[in-house]
Amino acid sequence: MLQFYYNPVSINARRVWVTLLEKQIPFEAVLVKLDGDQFGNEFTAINPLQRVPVVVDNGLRVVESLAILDYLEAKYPTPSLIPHLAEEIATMRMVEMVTVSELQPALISLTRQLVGLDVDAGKIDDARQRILTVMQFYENLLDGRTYFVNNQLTLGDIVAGTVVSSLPFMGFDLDSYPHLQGWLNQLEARESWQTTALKPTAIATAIPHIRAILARR
Ligand SMILES: N[C@@H](CCC(=O)N[C@@H](CS)C(=O)NCC(=O)O)C(=O)O
Repeated sequence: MLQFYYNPVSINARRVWVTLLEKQIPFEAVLVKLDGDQFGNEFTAINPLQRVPVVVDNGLRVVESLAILDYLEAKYPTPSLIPHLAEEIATMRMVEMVTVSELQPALISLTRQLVGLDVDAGKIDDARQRILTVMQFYENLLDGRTYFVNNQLTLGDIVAGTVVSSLPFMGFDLDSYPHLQGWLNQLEARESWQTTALKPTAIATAIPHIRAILARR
């Protein structure tokens, strides 16, 4: 059976987890405690980069969440989470890449501040502005659609949604972004979303570990 190495506080792991559930792929979830288990010999043998998520399937090991998503889609194509038209593929990939290249790095700066690490004030302002720009970008793309590509859930929604879910906790109000809020509501109504939602108590427990991880970067 496919093995999924994860931690519930990891956004990168959550996008894989949601995809496994949406595709109804049977899997064994292996919890990697991020208070040091990631550096142990056992996990380092599985991922020398010492990060979750990892998927091991039929002897194949895949690291990097976006690579895992592409693997799952190719190996388990039904239901499909990648559209077929060129324009739609472009939209989906654009949403994925804007999320991981623009939104996630900006959120990491804010998280550093949240967990009590030193961050340059200018960097915080830049990060806030960058996040607002990305929110508006998504808002314009959605423009009343249920999902980024028409009414079909794609990997773009999963990648962006698992990050956008954290914005309200970081002090970003979605009220001025009605399309984005409506889209997030649709995602949060899905069973896969509810199963993988992080409990507030888990966040509190994880804060020292998140601080230690970010302090090393
Ligand atoms: N680019 C990687 C990032 C993976 C990553 O940063 N994982 C974090 C959790 S979200 C981790 O395992 N950190 C452990 C550490 O840095 O010690 C992906 O998308 O899979």
